[in-house]
Formats: sequence, structure tokens, C-alpha cells
Amino acid sequence: MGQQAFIIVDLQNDFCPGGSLAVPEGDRVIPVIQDWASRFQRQGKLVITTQDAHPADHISFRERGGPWPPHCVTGTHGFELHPDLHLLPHPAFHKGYLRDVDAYSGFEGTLVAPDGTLSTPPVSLEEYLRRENVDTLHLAGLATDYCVRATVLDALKLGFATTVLVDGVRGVNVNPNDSEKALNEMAQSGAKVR
Ligand code: VGL
Ligand code: ZN
Repeated sequence: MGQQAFIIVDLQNDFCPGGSLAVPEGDRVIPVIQDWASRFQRQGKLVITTQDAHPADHISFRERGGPWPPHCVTGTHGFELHPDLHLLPHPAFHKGYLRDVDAYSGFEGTLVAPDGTLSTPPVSLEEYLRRENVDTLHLAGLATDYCVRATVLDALKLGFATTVLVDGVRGVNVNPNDSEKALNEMAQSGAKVR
């Protein structure tokens, strides 16, 4: 039996109320995630964060023909993790940092080095988890229908036993049922949704 990790997906200011791509009720996940994170860290288990980390002229932004308003531009307030989340030092992964490539899944992310730059050589989330002997993932964060969905589906494809914390996720819902659909898809692909 391997180790467990709790992955907090994109709990960033721009995805919370007041942010440039606010997820409805995005901040409601904070107490749920804080409880899980505190318990995991107290037990010496791994807590990992992912962050959307875009350049100011990213391909997913409307001015470049993408679907989204500018959001999570590296170095801005909107990019930072929500200030109500209190974590001990933990590994962080950035994704979406290439100007011309969008990346929703945390598994497309790269480990951040202690100085805040990307690790060199780059360490992927999968590499990191394998190295730590992790085989079981718990996930929560934003947004259910984009980055949580993509990260969970990749985790399942890679063979991780994966649980999604329903109370710890919220979606954008460009179409009203997108989050519900995403949760069903994750469950059908083998995730526990609880
Ligand atoms: C996300 C839309 C655009 C997410 C990121 O983190 O779910 N959604 N970029
Ligand atoms: Zn993005």
C-alpha cells in the first residue's frame, strides 16, 4: 500500500468571488479544504497545491481569441492562493505557463523550486508522486468542470486511486449542468465522489 496525497487544485484569488474568473461560491470550498489539509499535514501526509500560472498574453485569454478573461497571471494578486488557506510548506505545481499552450490538468504542471521558479530539470506531478510512492489521491478545489475534471481524469488514466471531495469543489458552469456532468464523468471513469 502506497502513500496518500491531498491535491488542492487552483484555489486562487482569481477563481474566488471578486476575482477575474470568479467561480460561483468558489470561496465556500475553503473550510472543507482547510480541514483536509490540516489533517493530512498533521498526519505527515502529503499536501500538494496546483496553480494556474499564465503569462499576461496567454492563448486562453479573450484578447487572443480564447474563452476566458485574463486570469491567474503569474505574479499578480489573482494568481496567489486564497489568503484564508493556511498550509505548512508543501510542494506546488504551476501549469499553463507557456504563452501558446493551455493546460487544465495538474498533471501538465511542473514543480516549483524553493526560489519560486520552475524546477530544473522540470519535475512533473506524476514523477513527483511516483517518487514519493503515492498511489492514492484525494482532490478538491476549482473549478469542477475544468481543472479538477482534467486532473482527476488524468489521475485515473495514470492508475491512481482517486477520490473527489464533492463539498470541496465548485464549477464555472458556463452551461448550467457542467459541474454535475463533470462529476458524473469522473465517477464513471472510476473516481470515488464523496
Ligand atoms: C481553470 C478556466 C481557465 C481552472 C483554469 O482552474 O479550472 N478554468 N483556467
Ligand atoms: Zn487558466
